[in-house]
Amino acid sequence: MPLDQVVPVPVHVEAREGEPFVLRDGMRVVVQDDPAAVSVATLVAARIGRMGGFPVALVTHDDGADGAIVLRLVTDAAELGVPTDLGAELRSEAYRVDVTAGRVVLTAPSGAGLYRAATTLRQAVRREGGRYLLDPGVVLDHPRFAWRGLSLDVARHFFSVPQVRSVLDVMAGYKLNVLHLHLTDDQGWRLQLASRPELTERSGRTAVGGDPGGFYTREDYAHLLAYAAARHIAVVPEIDVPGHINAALHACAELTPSGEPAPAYTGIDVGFSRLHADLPGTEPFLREVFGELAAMTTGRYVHLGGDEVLSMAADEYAALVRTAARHIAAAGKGVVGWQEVAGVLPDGAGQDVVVQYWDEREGAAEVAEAAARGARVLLSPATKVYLDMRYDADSPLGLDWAGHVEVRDSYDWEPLDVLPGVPAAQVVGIEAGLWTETVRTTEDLFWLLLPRLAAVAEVAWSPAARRDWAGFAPRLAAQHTLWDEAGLTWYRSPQVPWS
Ligand code: TNX
Repeated sequence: MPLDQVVPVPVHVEAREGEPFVLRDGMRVVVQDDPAAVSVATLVAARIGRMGGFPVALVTHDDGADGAIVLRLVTDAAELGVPTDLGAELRSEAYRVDVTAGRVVLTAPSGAGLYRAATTLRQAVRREGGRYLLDPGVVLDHPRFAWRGLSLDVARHFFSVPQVRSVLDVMAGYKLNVLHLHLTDDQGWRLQLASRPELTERSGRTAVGGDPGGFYTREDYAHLLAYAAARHIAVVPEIDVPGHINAALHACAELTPSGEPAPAYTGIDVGFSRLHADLPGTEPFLREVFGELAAMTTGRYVHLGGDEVLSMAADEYAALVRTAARHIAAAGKGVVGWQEVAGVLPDGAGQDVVVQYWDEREGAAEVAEAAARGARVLLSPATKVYLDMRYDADSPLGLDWAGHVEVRDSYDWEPLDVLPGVPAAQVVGIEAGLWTETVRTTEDLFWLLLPRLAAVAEVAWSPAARRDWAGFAPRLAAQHTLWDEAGLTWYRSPQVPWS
């Protein structure tokens, strides 16, 4: 599709006159001898080769001949022409694409920027008479928000490594850069830990409704981190405390007041399970699981949950959340928590804390106060970006406690209006959520994600001035060919003029 049809819409697109660049046998990908650039070049060459059915050479020497896709790293995004006052996180993902009949040049200050450029290129490829073409033009682009995420609940129902890889592929296609994995909940514990093997041994195989469950070994988890990193996506793992903890109470008897393991739970109620600050087993549990999780994780953040603890005194909640946060910080990581932690974090100068806002019915003032104490704020307003909500009353899957969320609801909102008390500079970004109480299969998963995830991605990436529903709907409509090619299910929303 033409460059101006790309989702998320770029900051600046200019179509040029002239012949298209043709993807053809004998073409080359030219790359400097830099590991970050080579990793992107490898993906580009492999993708084109698969699509066209011919081999694509990777070379480090540019002989200037036609038929090349050239990847260039520059030392500063200013060389691309992006605004000089753009923050460092945003600048690192900036890129430029120049397409002429002879060659395609991707320029960026980092591997992440080159990867985003390659993503734009991939959507812009158009098929005509058995050939693959790129129309001439220029794109200059950078993200609006640094954190563009999806939170995936693998605890209520388990999703395997190949299933998560498919989710990462779709995320990468829309320039999302954070996968938040909700690894534990009442119904199951999904990450094997060397310090506590009983967690997955006893609670890895349970799931909502008696469904099969499963868990990631340490090797599986490392593999997911690497697969995500190759797509410039960070993984933020969540172990949810001090509530949503029945799977641990089932596996570790020392965490319950009676000393007896809690029964396994396969329903979908929330708020009934909890840790106990006064039990001797609790502190070692928090130290070991958060210490090990932080040590296994390559990204900047670890998520400690903190949501929906319905039966605990405020001081006990504060003590447990602060203990978990201290063990994460001691391992050199920043802390993310659901909005309920805003009353207790950050509790000291310079703590790297992100508060995730989800429940618009409450908590706005506390989140604003946490921001005033230095927290960054991640926006996940349920009425917009909880992609486990039903599209409408006829949806066969999903919940509806936050109402119905049609595609336009996911798209037509301004992030900075969600929490007027929080300064724009402290809004780190947007994260969609997919809770999986009702989600059991790959088909279920993508039916809820698509098309809404593409809508949220544009809210997170594109400048407000470039966005409007009338312009977005036809661009979104054209995306389904990519989903069909990938064999993904999607929801045929009546709001979108599907071709
Ligand atoms: C609220 S969002 C929850 C989850 C549920 C979800 C269902 C949040 C922090 N907690 O435990 O799965 O609603 O939509």
